[in-house]
Amino acid sequence: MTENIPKIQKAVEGADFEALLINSEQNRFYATGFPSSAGELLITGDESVLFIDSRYFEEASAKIKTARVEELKNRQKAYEQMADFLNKKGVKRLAVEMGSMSHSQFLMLDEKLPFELVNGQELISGLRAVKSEEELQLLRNAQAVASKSFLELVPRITRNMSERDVATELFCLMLRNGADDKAFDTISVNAVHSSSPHGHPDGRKLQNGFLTIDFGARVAGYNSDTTRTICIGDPDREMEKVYNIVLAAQLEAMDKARPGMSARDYDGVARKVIADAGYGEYFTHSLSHGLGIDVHERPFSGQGSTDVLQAGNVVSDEPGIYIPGKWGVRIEDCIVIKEGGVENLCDLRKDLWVI
Ligand SMILES: [Mn+2]
Repeated sequence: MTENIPKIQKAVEGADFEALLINSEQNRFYATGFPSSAGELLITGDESVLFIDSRYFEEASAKIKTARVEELKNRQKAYEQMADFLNKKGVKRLAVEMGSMSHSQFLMLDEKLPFELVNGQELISGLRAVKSEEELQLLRNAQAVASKSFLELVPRITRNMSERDVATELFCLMLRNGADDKAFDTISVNAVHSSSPHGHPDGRKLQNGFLTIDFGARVAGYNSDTTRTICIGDPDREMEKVYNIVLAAQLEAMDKARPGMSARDYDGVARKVIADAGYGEYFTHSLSHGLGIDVHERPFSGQGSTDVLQAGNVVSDEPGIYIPGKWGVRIEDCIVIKEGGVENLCDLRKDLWVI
Protein backbone atom coordinates (compact mmCIF):
# COMPACT_ATOMS: atom_id res chain seq x y z
CA MET A 1 0.00 0.00 0.00
CA THR A 2 1.53 3.31 -1.07
CA GLU A 3 0.61 6.50 0.72
CA ASN A 4 1.08 9.58 -1.43
CA ILE A 5 0.05 12.07 1.25
CA PRO A 6 3.67 13.25 1.80
CA LYS A 7 3.99 13.94 -1.94
CA ILE A 8 0.71 15.89 -1.93
CA GLN A 9 1.69 17.83 1.22
CA LYS A 10 4.86 18.99 -0.50
CA ALA A 11 2.85 20.19 -3.51
CA VAL A 12 0.34 21.98 -1.27
CA GLU A 13 3.24 23.73 0.45
CA GLY A 14 4.24 25.30 -2.86
CA ALA A 15 0.68 26.07 -4.03
CA ASP A 16 -1.28 29.31 -3.78
CA PHE A 17 -3.69 27.75 -1.29
CA GLU A 18 -3.04 26.45 2.21
CA ALA A 19 -5.12 23.27 2.25
CA LEU A 20 -6.61 20.72 -0.11
CA LEU A 21 -9.83 18.81 0.52
CA ILE A 22 -10.03 15.42 -1.18
CA ASN A 23 -13.34 13.58 -1.26
CA SER A 24 -13.31 11.70 -4.56
CA GLU A 25 -12.81 7.96 -4.30
CA GLN A 26 -9.86 7.82 -6.70
CA ASN A 27 -7.89 10.68 -5.19
CA ARG A 28 -8.59 9.45 -1.66
CA PHE A 29 -7.20 6.06 -2.69
CA TYR A 30 -4.19 7.68 -4.36
CA ALA A 31 -3.45 9.72 -1.24
CA THR A 32 -3.98 7.07 1.42
CA GLY A 33 -3.58 3.75 -0.42
CA PHE A 34 -6.76 2.78 1.40
CA PRO A 35 -9.87 1.93 -0.68
CA SER A 36 -13.09 3.47 0.66
CA SER A 37 -16.33 4.75 -0.83
CA ALA A 38 -16.56 7.79 1.47
CA GLY A 39 -14.39 10.06 3.55
CA GLU A 40 -13.06 13.63 3.67
CA LEU A 41 -9.30 14.07 3.58
CA LEU A 42 -7.80 17.44 4.49
CA ILE A 43 -4.19 18.02 3.52
CA THR A 44 -2.06 21.02 4.52
CA GLY A 45 1.67 21.50 4.06
CA ASP A 46 2.52 19.80 7.34
CA GLU A 47 -0.52 17.93 8.64
CA SER A 48 -3.30 15.78 7.22
CA VAL A 49 -6.51 14.42 8.68
CA LEU A 50 -8.99 11.92 7.28
CA PHE A 51 -12.60 12.01 8.50
CA ILE A 52 -14.12 8.61 7.81
CA ASP A 53 -17.25 6.82 9.01
CA SER A 54 -17.56 3.75 11.24
CA ARG A 55 -17.57 1.28 8.33
CA TYR A 56 -13.91 2.07 7.65
CA PHE A 57 -12.67 3.79 10.81
CA GLU A 58 -10.94 0.88 12.54
CA GLU A 59 -9.16 -0.44 9.46
CA ALA A 60 -8.22 3.04 8.22
CA SER A 61 -6.78 3.96 11.65
CA ALA A 62 -4.65 0.83 11.66
CA LYS A 63 -3.40 1.14 8.08
CA ILE A 64 -2.94 4.82 7.28
CA LYS A 65 0.31 6.16 8.67
CA THR A 66 0.62 9.60 7.11
CA ALA A 67 -2.69 11.17 8.17
CA ARG A 68 -4.52 11.37 11.46
CA VAL A 69 -7.77 9.41 11.17
CA GLU A 70 -10.89 10.71 12.91
CA GLU A 71 -14.24 8.99 13.04
CA LEU A 72 -16.95 10.86 11.22
CA LYS A 73 -20.11 10.33 13.28
CA ASN A 74 -22.28 13.16 12.19
CA ARG A 75 -21.91 15.02 8.93
CA GLN A 76 -22.93 18.41 10.35
CA LYS A 77 -20.39 18.05 13.16
CA ALA A 78 -17.72 16.91 10.70
CA TYR A 79 -17.93 20.21 8.84
CA GLU A 80 -17.46 22.03 12.18
CA GLN A 81 -14.44 19.84 12.97
CA MET A 82 -13.03 20.46 9.50
CA ALA A 83 -13.53 24.22 9.82
CA ASP A 84 -11.89 24.11 13.26
CA PHE A 85 -8.86 22.29 11.91
CA LEU A 86 -8.55 24.67 8.97
CA ASN A 87 -8.90 27.75 11.19
CA LYS A 88 -6.19 26.46 13.51
CA LYS A 89 -3.97 26.04 10.48
CA GLY A 90 -4.64 29.63 9.43
CA VAL A 91 -6.16 28.56 6.11
CA LYS A 92 -7.59 31.30 3.88
CA ARG A 93 -7.91 29.45 0.59
CA LEU A 94 -9.11 25.86 0.49
CA ALA A 95 -8.63 23.90 -2.72
CA VAL A 96 -11.34 21.41 -3.67
CA GLU A 97 -11.79 18.96 -6.54
CA MET A 98 -13.88 21.17 -8.78
CA GLY A 99 -13.55 18.81 -11.72
CA SER A 100 -15.15 15.82 -10.04
CA MET A 101 -17.71 17.06 -7.53
CA SER A 102 -21.34 17.78 -8.24
CA HIS A 103 -22.68 21.30 -8.16
CA SER A 104 -24.75 20.52 -5.07
CA GLN A 105 -21.66 19.19 -3.26
CA PHE A 106 -19.84 22.39 -4.11
CA LEU A 107 -22.70 24.55 -2.81
CA MET A 108 -22.73 22.50 0.40
CA LEU A 109 -19.00 22.98 0.97
CA ASP A 110 -19.29 26.65 0.14
CA GLU A 111 -21.98 27.02 2.79
CA LYS A 112 -20.37 24.88 5.49
CA LEU A 113 -16.73 25.86 5.15
CA PRO A 114 -16.12 29.63 5.43
CA PHE A 115 -13.01 29.77 3.26
CA GLU A 116 -12.29 30.93 -0.25
CA LEU A 117 -12.73 27.78 -2.36
CA VAL A 118 -10.29 27.39 -5.25
CA ASN A 119 -9.61 24.60 -7.72
CA GLY A 120 -7.21 21.88 -6.58
CA GLN A 121 -7.92 19.46 -9.41
CA GLU A 122 -4.83 20.29 -11.46
CA LEU A 123 -2.47 19.82 -8.55
CA ILE A 124 -3.54 16.29 -7.84
CA SER A 125 -4.13 15.19 -11.43
CA GLY A 126 -0.62 16.49 -12.23
CA LEU A 127 0.89 14.42 -9.43
CA ARG A 128 -1.07 11.33 -10.43
CA ALA A 129 0.15 11.62 -14.03
CA VAL A 130 3.73 10.82 -12.97
CA LYS A 131 3.90 7.27 -11.67
CA SER A 132 6.23 6.05 -8.94
CA GLU A 133 8.13 2.79 -9.40
CA GLU A 134 5.58 1.07 -7.12
CA GLU A 135 2.73 2.30 -9.28
CA LEU A 136 4.50 1.16 -12.46
CA GLN A 137 4.80 -2.30 -10.95
CA LEU A 138 1.06 -2.35 -10.18
CA LEU A 139 0.33 -1.32 -13.78
CA ARG A 140 2.63 -4.08 -15.08
CA ASN A 141 0.78 -6.57 -12.88
CA ALA A 142 -2.62 -5.49 -14.22
CA GLN A 143 -1.32 -5.76 -17.79
CA ALA A 144 0.14 -9.22 -17.16
CA VAL A 145 -3.26 -10.51 -16.01
CA ALA A 146 -5.00 -9.00 -19.04
CA SER A 147 -2.40 -10.25 -21.53
CA LYS A 148 -2.44 -13.81 -20.17
CA SER A 149 -6.24 -13.81 -20.31
CA PHE A 150 -6.30 -12.60 -23.90
CA LEU A 151 -3.88 -15.34 -24.96
CA GLU A 152 -6.20 -17.88 -23.36
CA LEU A 153 -9.26 -16.27 -24.92
CA VAL A 154 -8.32 -16.27 -28.60
CA PRO A 155 -8.11 -20.07 -29.08
CA ARG A 156 -11.55 -20.36 -27.42
CA ILE A 157 -13.30 -18.03 -29.86
CA THR A 158 -15.67 -19.89 -32.19
CA ARG A 159 -18.34 -18.82 -34.68
CA ASN A 160 -20.93 -20.07 -32.23
CA MET A 161 -20.08 -17.24 -29.89
CA SER A 162 -21.48 -13.72 -29.91
CA GLU A 163 -19.65 -10.47 -29.22
CA ARG A 164 -21.12 -10.63 -25.73
CA ASP A 165 -19.92 -14.19 -25.22
CA VAL A 166 -16.40 -13.06 -26.10
CA ALA A 167 -16.60 -10.23 -23.56
CA THR A 168 -18.02 -12.54 -20.86
CA GLU A 169 -15.41 -15.23 -21.49
CA LEU A 170 -12.61 -12.68 -21.26
CA PHE A 171 -14.02 -11.27 -18.01
CA CYS A 172 -14.10 -14.76 -16.45
CA LEU A 173 -10.54 -15.44 -17.59
CA MET A 174 -9.31 -12.15 -16.13
CA LEU A 175 -10.97 -12.92 -12.78
CA ARG A 176 -9.47 -16.42 -12.72
CA ASN A 177 -6.06 -15.00 -13.55
CA GLY A 178 -6.11 -12.62 -10.60
CA ALA A 179 -8.03 -9.49 -11.60
CA ASP A 180 -10.17 -7.88 -8.91
CA ASP A 181 -12.48 -6.61 -11.65
CA LYS A 182 -12.49 -5.52 -15.26
CA ALA A 183 -11.09 -2.03 -15.76
CA PHE A 184 -14.13 -1.10 -17.91
CA ASP A 185 -16.81 -2.86 -19.93
CA THR A 186 -15.04 -4.79 -22.67
CA ILE A 187 -15.65 -3.54 -26.19
CA SER A 188 -16.02 -6.56 -28.43
CA VAL A 189 -17.17 -5.55 -31.91
CA ASN A 190 -17.22 -7.75 -34.99
CA ALA A 191 -17.53 -7.18 -38.74
CA VAL A 192 -19.67 -4.11 -39.50
CA HIS A 193 -19.90 -3.24 -35.77
CA SER A 194 -16.14 -2.75 -35.66
CA SER A 195 -16.58 0.59 -37.43
CA SER A 196 -17.87 2.00 -34.09
CA PRO A 197 -14.80 2.68 -31.93
CA HIS A 198 -16.82 2.25 -28.73
CA GLY A 199 -19.60 0.00 -30.02
CA HIS A 200 -21.64 -2.16 -27.65
CA PRO A 201 -21.32 -5.94 -27.89
CA ASP A 202 -24.54 -7.71 -28.88
CA GLY A 203 -25.85 -11.26 -28.99
CA ARG A 204 -25.67 -12.20 -32.67
CA LYS A 205 -23.21 -14.89 -33.72
CA LEU A 206 -19.74 -13.86 -34.85
CA GLN A 207 -19.24 -13.43 -38.58
CA ASN A 208 -16.21 -13.39 -40.85
CA GLY A 209 -14.35 -10.12 -40.57
CA PHE A 210 -12.55 -8.06 -37.97
CA LEU A 211 -13.15 -8.59 -34.28
CA THR A 212 -11.87 -5.67 -32.21
CA ILE A 213 -11.49 -6.33 -28.50
CA ASP A 214 -10.69 -3.41 -26.15
CA PHE A 215 -10.24 -4.69 -22.64
CA GLY A 216 -8.56 -4.16 -19.29
CA ALA A 217 -8.03 -5.76 -15.91
CA ARG A 218 -8.05 -4.00 -12.56
CA VAL A 219 -5.60 -5.31 -9.98
CA ALA A 220 -5.00 -3.64 -6.60
CA GLY A 221 -6.70 -0.45 -7.77
CA TYR A 222 -4.66 -0.05 -10.99
CA ASN A 223 -5.89 -0.69 -14.53
CA SER A 224 -4.67 -1.99 -17.84
CA ASP A 225 -6.04 -0.95 -21.24
CA THR A 226 -5.33 -2.88 -24.44
CA THR A 227 -6.93 -3.29 -27.86
CA ARG A 228 -6.32 -5.97 -30.40
CA THR A 229 -8.10 -6.41 -33.70
CA ILE A 230 -8.07 -9.99 -34.93
CA CYS A 231 -9.68 -11.42 -38.03
CA ILE A 232 -12.22 -14.23 -38.31
CA GLY A 233 -11.60 -15.84 -41.68
CA ASP A 234 -9.10 -14.44 -44.15
CA PRO A 235 -8.93 -10.66 -44.57
CA ASP A 236 -9.33 -9.12 -48.03
CA ARG A 237 -6.59 -6.92 -49.46
CA GLU A 238 -8.03 -3.64 -48.15
CA MET A 239 -8.48 -5.04 -44.65
CA GLU A 240 -4.88 -6.13 -44.62
CA LYS A 241 -3.71 -2.78 -45.97
CA VAL A 242 -5.64 -0.77 -43.38
CA TYR A 243 -4.50 -3.04 -40.55
CA ASN A 244 -0.89 -2.42 -41.53
CA ILE A 245 -1.40 1.36 -41.73
CA VAL A 246 -2.84 1.41 -38.18
CA LEU A 247 0.04 -0.74 -36.97
CA ALA A 248 2.61 1.51 -38.66
CA ALA A 249 1.01 4.58 -37.04
CA GLN A 250 1.00 2.89 -33.63
CA LEU A 251 4.67 1.86 -33.88
CA GLU A 252 5.74 5.28 -35.17
CA ALA A 253 4.06 7.09 -32.23
CA MET A 254 5.71 4.68 -29.78
CA ASP A 255 9.05 5.26 -31.44
CA LYS A 256 8.82 9.06 -31.30
CA ALA A 257 7.29 9.47 -27.81
CA ARG A 258 9.69 11.09 -25.37
CA PRO A 259 9.71 13.36 -22.32
CA GLY A 260 9.22 17.02 -23.22
CA MET A 261 7.08 16.32 -26.31
CA SER A 262 3.61 17.84 -26.17
CA ALA A 263 0.87 15.24 -25.95
CA ARG A 264 -0.69 16.79 -29.07
CA ASP A 265 2.55 16.38 -31.03
CA TYR A 266 2.64 12.74 -29.93
CA ASP A 267 -0.92 12.40 -31.24
CA GLY A 268 0.17 14.11 -34.46
CA VAL A 269 2.86 11.50 -35.19
CA ALA A 270 0.30 8.71 -35.58
CA ARG A 271 -2.22 11.01 -37.25
CA LYS A 272 0.30 11.94 -39.95
CA VAL A 273 1.03 8.29 -40.82
CA ILE A 274 -2.69 7.63 -41.27
CA ALA A 275 -3.32 10.88 -43.18
CA ASP A 276 -0.35 10.26 -45.50
CA ALA A 277 -1.84 6.85 -46.32
CA GLY A 278 -5.11 8.57 -47.30
CA TYR A 279 -7.25 7.54 -44.32
CA GLY A 280 -6.99 10.71 -42.19
CA GLU A 281 -10.73 11.33 -42.08
CA TYR A 282 -11.29 7.86 -40.60
CA PHE A 283 -9.12 8.35 -37.51
CA THR A 284 -11.84 10.03 -35.49
CA HIS A 285 -10.63 10.02 -31.89
CA SER A 286 -7.50 11.11 -30.07
CA LEU A 287 -4.43 8.88 -29.94
CA SER A 288 -3.88 8.74 -26.23
CA HIS A 289 -4.86 9.18 -22.62
CA GLY A 290 -3.05 8.56 -19.35
CA LEU A 291 -3.72 5.36 -17.39
CA GLY A 292 -3.55 4.56 -13.69
CA ILE A 293 -6.17 4.50 -10.96
CA ASP A 294 -8.52 5.81 -13.64
CA VAL A 295 -8.63 4.30 -17.12
CA HIS A 296 -8.68 7.81 -18.55
CA GLU A 297 -6.54 10.37 -16.74
CA ARG A 298 -3.85 12.92 -17.58
CA PRO A 299 -1.99 13.37 -19.78
CA PHE A 300 -4.55 13.65 -22.60
CA SER A 301 -3.55 14.08 -26.24
CA GLY A 302 -6.79 15.49 -27.63
CA GLN A 303 -7.58 18.88 -29.13
CA GLY A 304 -7.20 21.61 -26.53
CA SER A 305 -4.87 19.60 -24.29
CA THR A 306 -1.80 21.46 -23.05
CA ASP A 307 -0.27 18.38 -21.40
CA VAL A 308 3.40 17.66 -22.07
CA LEU A 309 4.75 14.11 -21.84
CA GLN A 310 6.99 13.56 -18.84
CA ALA A 311 9.14 10.66 -17.67
CA GLY A 312 6.91 8.43 -15.55
CA ASN A 313 3.71 9.06 -17.52
CA VAL A 314 1.82 5.95 -18.58
CA VAL A 315 -0.13 6.64 -21.75
CA SER A 316 -2.06 4.70 -24.33
CA ASP A 317 -1.00 4.54 -27.97
CA GLU A 318 -4.20 3.68 -29.81
CA PRO A 319 -4.69 4.83 -33.38
CA GLY A 320 -7.62 3.49 -35.36
CA ILE A 321 -9.24 3.64 -38.78
CA TYR A 322 -13.03 3.24 -38.89
CA ILE A 323 -14.87 3.10 -42.20
CA PRO A 324 -18.59 3.61 -41.58
CA GLY A 325 -20.77 0.78 -42.81
CA LYS A 326 -17.75 -1.45 -43.43
CA TRP A 327 -15.38 -2.19 -40.55
CA GLY A 328 -12.70 -0.70 -38.35
CA VAL A 329 -9.30 -1.45 -36.85
CA ARG A 330 -7.73 -0.24 -33.59
CA ILE A 331 -4.48 -1.36 -31.98
CA GLU A 332 -3.66 -0.18 -28.46
CA ASP A 333 -0.80 -0.64 -26.05
CA CYS A 334 0.03 1.40 -22.98
CA ILE A 335 3.57 2.65 -22.63
CA VAL A 336 5.74 4.22 -19.94
CA ILE A 337 7.40 7.45 -21.05
CA LYS A 338 11.09 7.31 -20.17
CA GLU A 339 14.31 9.08 -21.05
CA GLY A 340 15.86 7.25 -23.97
CA GLY A 341 12.80 5.33 -25.15
CA VAL A 342 9.50 4.00 -23.92
CA GLU A 343 8.66 0.80 -22.07
CA ASN A 344 5.74 -1.05 -23.64
CA LEU A 345 3.65 -2.61 -20.85
CA CYS A 346 2.02 -5.01 -23.32
CA ASP A 347 3.87 -7.71 -25.25
CA LEU A 348 0.88 -9.26 -27.07
CA ARG A 349 1.60 -9.93 -30.75
CA LYS A 350 0.54 -7.29 -33.25
CA ASP A 351 0.76 -8.99 -36.62
CA LEU A 352 -2.79 -9.66 -37.86
CA TRP A 353 -4.03 -12.70 -35.95
CA VAL A 354 -6.36 -14.70 -38.21
CA ILE A 355 -8.56 -17.38 -36.65
MN1 LIG B 1 -7.57 3.28 -24.16
